[in-house]
Amino acid sequence: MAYDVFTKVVAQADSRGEFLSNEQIDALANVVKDGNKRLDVVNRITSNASSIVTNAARALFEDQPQLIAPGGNAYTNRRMAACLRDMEIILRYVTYAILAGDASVLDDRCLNGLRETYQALGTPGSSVAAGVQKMKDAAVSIANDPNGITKGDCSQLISEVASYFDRAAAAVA
Ligand code: PEB
Repeated sequence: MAYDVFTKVVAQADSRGEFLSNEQIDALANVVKDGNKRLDVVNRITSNASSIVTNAARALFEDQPQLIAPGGNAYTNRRMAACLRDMEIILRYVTYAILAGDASVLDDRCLNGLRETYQALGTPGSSVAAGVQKMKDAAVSIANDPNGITKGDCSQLISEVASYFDRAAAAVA
């Protein structure tokens, strides 16, 4: 139950009774070095969360109009609200994972059992996954926006960001 990349590496080393390896120290040094980039990405996604959710949901319902047709899983205001709320919850846990540099908070508090929850509700997990992919595309493009920041290489961080969305989508698809 490690909640950030530092705790995780410590727990791994301790379970073997070993000092941190050079590779582990180098990897953590990189996390520290890129810390401001990471915080910028979290800040950008967090401050755009509501438009990321709304636009992704709108695009999902355009692709899958049966969801909002009578009898659909997002038909009625109650289900629509539940759907937008679910997407927001998933995005929120993704931002925690980005901050921590580790997926365990996302796994333990959001994704664990989510597939079964959707099965029990009769909510199509593959549609939730499609919505998550749309949030990923929006979040990545917001995170990568070159306006107003010092240019630098963010490719590794962006692929890490993308991986948390992929993880969430795979957990329910
Ligand atoms: C998961 N979602 C729903 C419920 C739960 C979750 C537990 C049942 C209780 C309720 O309605 O509130 N809750 C949610 C979550 C966490 C949590 C992620 C993590 C910590 O605690 N409907 C669609 C789309 C999709 C959708 C495909 C993308 O057509 C979602 C949005 N989730 C949806 C809907 C319901 C729901 C509940 C429609 C209501 C289902 C129903 O009552 O018929």
